[in-house]
Amino acid sequence: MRHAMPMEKDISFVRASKFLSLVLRHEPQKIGLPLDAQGWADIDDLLARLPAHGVRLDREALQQLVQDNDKQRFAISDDGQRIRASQGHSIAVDLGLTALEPPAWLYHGTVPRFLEAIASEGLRPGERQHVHLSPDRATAFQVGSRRGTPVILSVDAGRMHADGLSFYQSANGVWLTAHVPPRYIAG
Ligand code: HQG
Repeated sequence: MRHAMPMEKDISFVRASKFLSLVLRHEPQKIGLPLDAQGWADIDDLLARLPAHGVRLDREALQQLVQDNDKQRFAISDDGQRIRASQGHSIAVDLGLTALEPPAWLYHGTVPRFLEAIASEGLRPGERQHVHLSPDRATAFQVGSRRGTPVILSVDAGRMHADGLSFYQSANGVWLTAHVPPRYIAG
C-alpha cells in the first residue's frame, strides 16, 4: 500500500500556487481565462482550464491552497464563486483598495545591484502596478533574499503621507504605493 507523503502534497501545492500567481497576476491569456476589471476569475472556469496545463485541483483543494498559502496571495469572493490575486499584478486591475494612513516607517528589501538606480530615481514598481513595502524588517529581508544578499531600505512613509502621497494595503498586508522618491529613502 502506498501512502501519499505530506511533502508530495506540499510540492504540488507550491507548484499550483505559482501557476495561479502567473495566471491571476500576469498572464490569464495563457489559459484563456477571463478576469474582470477587479481581477476576479470564475472558479469553475479556472478549475476547468487547469488540467490542460498539468495542474490538478478540485474546489476543495483550491480552497485549502488559498487558506494555507504562506503569504495569503489569493482571495475568494464572499459568495465563493470567484478568486483573485490579492496583489502583485502586472496586468491593469482595480483592486478597489482605499487609501490608508501607513505606519511611520515601512521597509523594502532589495539587493546591492539596484542601489545606484534606486538612489537616483527612487523605488519604481517595475513590471508591477505598485512598489511593494513591508511592515517589518524581517519580511523585507525575505523579499530581498529572493534575489541575493538582501539590503533593507527604510521608507519614511509618515512623511510621504504627510506630503500627500497615497498608500494602500493589500488583503494580505503588503503596503503599496505608486513610487517612492529618493528623498524618503534611508539606508
Ligand atoms: C527593484 C513577492 C532598479 C526592487 C515578494 C526589486 C514581494 C529597482 C525589483 C513582492 C528600482 C522589483 C514584490 C529602481 C525598485 N531601479 N531596481 N529604480 N526600484 N527596484 O519582484 O518588491 O511571492 O517586482 O528593489 O515577496 O522584490 O510574488 O518587487 O528588487 O512581496 O507573492 O526592482 O513579490 O511576493 O522586483 O517583490 P519585484 P519586490 P510574491
